Amino acid sequence: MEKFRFLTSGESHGKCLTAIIEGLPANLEIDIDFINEELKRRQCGYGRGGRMKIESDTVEIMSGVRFGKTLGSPVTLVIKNNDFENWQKVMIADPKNITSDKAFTTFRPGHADYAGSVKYNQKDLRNILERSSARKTAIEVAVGAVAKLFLKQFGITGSSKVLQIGNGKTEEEFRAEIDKAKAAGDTLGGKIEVVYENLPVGLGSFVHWDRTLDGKIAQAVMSVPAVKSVSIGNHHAYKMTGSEYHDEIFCEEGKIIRKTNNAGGIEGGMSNGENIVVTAVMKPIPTLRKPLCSLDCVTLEQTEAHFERSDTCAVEACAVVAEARVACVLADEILLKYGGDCMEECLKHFNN
Ligand code: EPS
Repeated sequence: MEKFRFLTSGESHGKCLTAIIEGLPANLEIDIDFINEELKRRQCGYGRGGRMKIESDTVEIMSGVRFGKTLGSPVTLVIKNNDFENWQKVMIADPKNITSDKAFTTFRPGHADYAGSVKYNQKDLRNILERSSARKTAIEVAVGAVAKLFLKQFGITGSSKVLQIGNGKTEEEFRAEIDKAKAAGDTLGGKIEVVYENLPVGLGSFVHWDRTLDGKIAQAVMSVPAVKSVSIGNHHAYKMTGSEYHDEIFCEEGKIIRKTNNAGGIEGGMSNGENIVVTAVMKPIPTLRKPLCSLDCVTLEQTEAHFERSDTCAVEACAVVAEARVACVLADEILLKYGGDCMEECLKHFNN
């Protein structure tokens, strides 16, 4: 059973995004400026679309925090969607006041539209687009920021970066690749890396498949919208021999050390004290200005996919979201191993 749990709600063009976090100990300092800086990081990045000019994501804390510290009760976070002003007629909840019921009915290959419309029995694909949109990652980053504040108390810090966009491997090449795709009405994916440092040994376990730390991290990162693969450590393992791949163990001045980290900080489903290194591949965004062949979900006629304002590339945002997701997994593991009702108790367990 998880200790750090959260649920989110909210549609892309609805009023707001909300999260309720359960399991945080009392007396954790909550730095709202830090949460907002993390939200800003998610909004930045070359290749983002018009929506990011409308939004300036900031969090409001609705419960669970008093005078800057958690109370041990559920923490509720809210991010307002500025764009709701422009979508009120389309997104209204009350059926008595509908004034705009124009449906969009052509599937975007690669998005949730097709499978979602079958699963939820919808003919207006807006009913699928709204929640499947990556907009919801804003509130997930806010939750991740709270997890990062918790981890910081134990000296654990995280970061992320973009490794590749299209064929580009430098910042300059990223921009050139994005410009080229944008000019062609196309989109681009890429590869990102998340690193967490200063971990204790023994988070996660080998005793059951659903307790492995790498398994939990893989699920958390794989479910970031558009992510298609996740690896831990050296992703060239398939072509290495055992003697090349495995990280030899030494002892220097009474400290266990490794000279390599091909395992990415996880052996046998547990943290081994080295940096946790996660890489992930994001596919290109499926909403294309130059639409692909598709079908109309009502008439089943061959047509062009729906286009609606989108990003050319959101790989930088993907890195920040993945970093937030890993923070949530690690915060949960710390609570499972060293948990308590207040921070003082958790830190006492940890220092023991
Ligand atoms: C996003 C908000 C969305 C998209 C994007 C991510 O806003 P809008 O649809 O109003 O432009 O920009 O979502 C997608 C690309 C997608 O395919 O879901 C955000 O806040 O990150």
